[in-house]
Amino acid sequence: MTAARAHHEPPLSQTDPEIARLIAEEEIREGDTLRLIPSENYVSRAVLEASGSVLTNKYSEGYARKRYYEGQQVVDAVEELAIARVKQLFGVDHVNVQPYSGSPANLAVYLAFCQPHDPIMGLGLPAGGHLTHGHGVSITGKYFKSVPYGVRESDHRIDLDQVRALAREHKPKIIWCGTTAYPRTLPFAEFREIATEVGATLCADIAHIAGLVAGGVHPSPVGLADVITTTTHKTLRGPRGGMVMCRAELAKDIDRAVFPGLQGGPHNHTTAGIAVAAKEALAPEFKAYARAVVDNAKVLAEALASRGFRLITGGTDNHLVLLDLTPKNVPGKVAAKALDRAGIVGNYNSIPFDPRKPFDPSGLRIGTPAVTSRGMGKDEMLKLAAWMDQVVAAPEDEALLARIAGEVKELCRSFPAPGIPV
Ligand code: DSN
Repeated sequence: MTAARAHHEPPLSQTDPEIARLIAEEEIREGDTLRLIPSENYVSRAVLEASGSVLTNKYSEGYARKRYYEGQQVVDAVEELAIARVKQLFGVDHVNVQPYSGSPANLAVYLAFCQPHDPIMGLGLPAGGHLTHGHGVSITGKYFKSVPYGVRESDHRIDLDQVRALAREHKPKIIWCGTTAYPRTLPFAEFREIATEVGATLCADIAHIAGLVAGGVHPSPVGLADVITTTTHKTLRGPRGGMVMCRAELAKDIDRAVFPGLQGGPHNHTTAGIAVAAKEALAPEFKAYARAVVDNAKVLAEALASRGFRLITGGTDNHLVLLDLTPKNVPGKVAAKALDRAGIVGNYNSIPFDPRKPFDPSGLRIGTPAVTSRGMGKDEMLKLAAWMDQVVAAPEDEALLARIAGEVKELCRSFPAPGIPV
């Protein structure tokens, strides 16, 4: 009935050809290029369908069976399914699936456990942290007393001695353990020890690695961190959203902080997408996917190193590779833009102790979640390293970039991306 009625309505291509054309162009761009931005992925057709559903029409302030609007018969069931699946996936007592994305999820943690001007600690943005872990231009750096820690100059690994010393001195309310540009395993147990010693709430932000944690190829913070936040896209391959997980005794504080503390009605279409993604991540194939993401990143990192690229920390344990392009005499931005023209899409990024400015830094950040979702493996990673090497050696050679873009497109056509019509 609903579908039949919908078919009597003109499609998007008729009602808004401009937007329809732009979406079609984006499908082609995503399909015909190698997505290496480590925080991006391809969701399945099933996730796309759920997140593009009529659930977008419904307001549902509150939580299942305790809402402020009527008509929640379906939405309650959707949210309860999402919660049950995520709890099973990560083995947590409680999860709130309502945060609109990663930043609101993190803000909810501040609201639950901090007062304005309280000291908080997180990895500094230039060292690979996130804006919401206390960076100066973020509300989290303005409303709280942010004490950033860093990585060691010698090996660019998180400087746990510095974390401990700063924590003892400043007694932070929250210590964040989470990153956006860090290629190594996060030391949750060591952070737990420090947080316990100074009486801080330990919050693991696993946005980048949630899929690796769920897939068993990165240690889990469950049982160590008091609170765990994540986005639901990235390696987890769900729709754009956020979640906060915690032990049962913190559940009320977190739920109150998300709603009514910070947000209004949850995005129910996204909740449905999260439920579908969690079901996909519970399937045995997802473990193989997570393993392949890490294996591909290692192959890519080694192939690039053998071609003279300098790797921050010397390699990778996860889905991400951070390159210092200084030895190649090419700024990160020039390289990222040339690679983009060659169909290889990464992002320029600061490296630890970067002498250059954030908008024109020395580094390039790449990752393997999306190419692995297309089923690419070792051979394709080796090809990719060779193409990257050629582009970085001649970023202004437009003929070369066009030729590589053609070769990339041909490779991509042999590895159809999930969710994208062929
Ligand atoms: N924008 C995300 C990333 O690219 O890592 C972090 O929020």
